[in-house]
Amino acid sequence: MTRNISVRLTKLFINNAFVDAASGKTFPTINPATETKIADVAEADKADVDRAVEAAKGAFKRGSVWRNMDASARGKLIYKLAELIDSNVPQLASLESLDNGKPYEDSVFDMGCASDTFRYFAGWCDKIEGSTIPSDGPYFTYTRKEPVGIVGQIIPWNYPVLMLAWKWGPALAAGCPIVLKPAEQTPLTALFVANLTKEAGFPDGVINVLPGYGPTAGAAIASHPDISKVAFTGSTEVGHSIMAAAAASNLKRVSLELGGKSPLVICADADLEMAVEVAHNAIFANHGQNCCAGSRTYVQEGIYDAFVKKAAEKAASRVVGDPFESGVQQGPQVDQEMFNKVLNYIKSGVEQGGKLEAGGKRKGDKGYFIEPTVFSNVTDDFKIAREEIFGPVQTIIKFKSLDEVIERANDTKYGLAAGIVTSNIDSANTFAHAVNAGSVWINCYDAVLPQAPFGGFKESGIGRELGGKLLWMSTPNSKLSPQRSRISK
Ligand code: TXE
Repeated sequence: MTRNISVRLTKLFINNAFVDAASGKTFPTINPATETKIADVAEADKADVDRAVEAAKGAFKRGSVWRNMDASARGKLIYKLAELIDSNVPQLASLESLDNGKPYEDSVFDMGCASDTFRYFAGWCDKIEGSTIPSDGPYFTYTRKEPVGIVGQIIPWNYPVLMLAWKWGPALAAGCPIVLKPAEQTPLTALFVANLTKEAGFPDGVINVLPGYGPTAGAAIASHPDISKVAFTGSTEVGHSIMAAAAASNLKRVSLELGGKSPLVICADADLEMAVEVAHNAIFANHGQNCCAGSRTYVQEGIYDAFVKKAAEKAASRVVGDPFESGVQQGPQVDQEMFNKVLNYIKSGVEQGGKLEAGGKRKGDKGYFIEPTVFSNVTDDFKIAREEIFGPVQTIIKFKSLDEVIERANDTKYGLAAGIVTSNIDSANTFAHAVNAGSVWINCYDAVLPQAPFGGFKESGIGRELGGKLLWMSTPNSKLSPQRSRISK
């Protein structure tokens, strides 16, 4: 762990080299714990997207090293990248905590998840098979899976390296060259990993990383005529504009992983201690900056008051502070904008009549720290119960019956995830099948695993990320224990 890690890589990464932006412009990246500048980073714009796409085209042309590489050799390169991430964890995790503000131990955990994701996809490279089809007539018919072409990828700041791994793993396994724009709040670790791809031996032009802003560099990726697919993780609002740009340009394929307002249902038959723990981590992990955060905590009436009391105590005991201090569970929100946004949501919760059971204020007077906040007496019409807050704010809502809570859980434009805590297997299964959500967790939450598909219903997104391509096989996923289950839809 190095709080004062030196930042060496601040330029764009194009064609295996670090270069200045065509405009020569830079932008500052800020440490959210201190509100001070960490470094100036090269700022990509349309001209740089064009340069990166040219490099990617070179990597993808017929007969290139990348196109001629054995699938298994591609797998070895991806595996090597995973190993390099593992051997650079102290540097990567330090940079991540500096730029994003998450506790160092959380950054270390993210790096492990990222290298596991790369290893999972490394194994896929030589298992992407076509089929033979017994078609009519004197024809031998078969299908071949081809890489879709150059892929553009735009990622957010909440899990900078992990989101990169989710995007790069499958694209590289399929053989696609990449043009990635990290979020403007957190560009540093993507550049560090880019350098590792060079060390691993990826050919020129396969991986290109362009720090910059959304409406400029991001929009240029979404509308580029030579990019064949765009993969985006971020707000639902920008998701709409990515899809519009894809439609208006070249009908590039689109996958979107967007916002959520995920319900977590606590039944009266649940073990109370366990339910409080699951619900606490579901909302407070990563400072609430999590697309699948359990941000609507529905608690059955018989245990509502007892649950609220324990949840408030747990939130009040959460350790907030310097991300580099051992034992800290929550650092600052990522930037001034998100900090203001979350505090405004807290204000609206109070104005609409919610009862503040814990937190509710800024913590300290420097850095974007917010107290872990718990509201009770919230009803479904509250803004804090309808909109994605993306901060450390638990809203605890009362319900009577399972049927009723299923209707209320589904009354949202989102559908990314859901959870239920219960000792009744029938309740668990009924809820898991009826709730409109891409992932449903039973007696656990946020069990995001490289092997299982992840993605949303409704305006939470289009397409699935991570694994699960073999779900069609005849063996149903019946080994899951009813105690703690993860169901993907
Ligand atoms: O997201 P944006 P922001 C949600 C969360 C949060 C809200 C806003 O509710 O409060 O979004 O966060 C790039 N064309 N999520 O403003 O703007 C941008 O540069 C192309 C949920 O950070 O969507 C960044 O790289 N790209 C979420 C990325 O999009 C554009 C994670 C995300 O930024 C663009 C983050 C444009 N016009 C926020 N405008 C999740 N699903 O996990 C911006 N970008």
